[in-house]
Amino acid sequence: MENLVIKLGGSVITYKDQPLKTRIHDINRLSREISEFVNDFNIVIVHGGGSFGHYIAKKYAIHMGLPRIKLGLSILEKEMRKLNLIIVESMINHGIPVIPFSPSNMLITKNKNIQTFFYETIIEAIKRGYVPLVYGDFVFDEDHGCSIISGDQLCLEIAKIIGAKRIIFCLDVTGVYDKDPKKYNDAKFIRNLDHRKIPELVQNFSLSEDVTGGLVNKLLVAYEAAKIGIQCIFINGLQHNLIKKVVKNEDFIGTIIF
Ligand code: ATP
Ligand code: IP8
Repeated sequence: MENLVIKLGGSVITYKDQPLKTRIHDINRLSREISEFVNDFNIVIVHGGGSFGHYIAKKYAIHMGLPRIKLGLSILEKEMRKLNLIIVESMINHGIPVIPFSPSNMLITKNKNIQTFFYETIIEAIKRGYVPLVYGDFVFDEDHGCSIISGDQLCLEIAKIIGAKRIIFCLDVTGVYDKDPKKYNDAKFIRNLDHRKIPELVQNFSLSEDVTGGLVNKLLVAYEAAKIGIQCIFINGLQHNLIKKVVKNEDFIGTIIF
């Protein structure tokens, strides 16, 4: 069975412009769509922070190192777990045997690079037919006290660990454009993207307000992934039934990074 990593972006599971607000209908729809192919693959699902994680991380400057107030880390973890629980409940309601994993309990970084990752339980869960559900989170960092690990970075780490050859990133836009399609009407869609073009492409992108760097970080993750033969596919997770087409290798519109 093929091993797959799927990232449910914060832009698909939350309203990023409204603090702490989930897109519950989309979460339920995605759970239903994933339940239709979950038994055909070994899947790890990773979700982003959206208007839960990024909002709280910014409020307490958690991405800058030790949080402004100590409780900031606790509050971030509480809100991420709330978001995670909503997804867990939705997936269980759709028959997906999901097991949540909290990165802050499993990972230590040094200057934002992963130093230790206790991932064995994720492997055990997959072996027994469960679907690990991981999320972007705070982590303790040896140099900065704490930092934020993005769901995107976790996707790559987990893909390496489980030997996945494809990572599917679900966003709220069709895929990668030459500039932000929400800001520029003339943005051009890029269907196939050679990873060697990514460093130059991202130089023209404006910095995201997200604490983990938004699309630029995602593309840099895709760049690293492509270098070791892992294909990243960016699709619009708000479009009904698209994810099913991608996993089943049917025709779809999205960006493939090779
Ligand atoms: P999260 O980090 O909360 O999980 P996400 O994974 O859903 O979020 P974002 O980081 O929000 O993804 O990235 C998607 C957003 O990137 C889109 O809403 C889009 O407006 C923005 N964006 C900026 N530049 C581009 C570009 N060149 N092509 C495509 N989208 C872009
Ligand atoms: O949304 C960051 O993960 P991402 C999660 O995948 C937090 O970038 C806690 C902000």
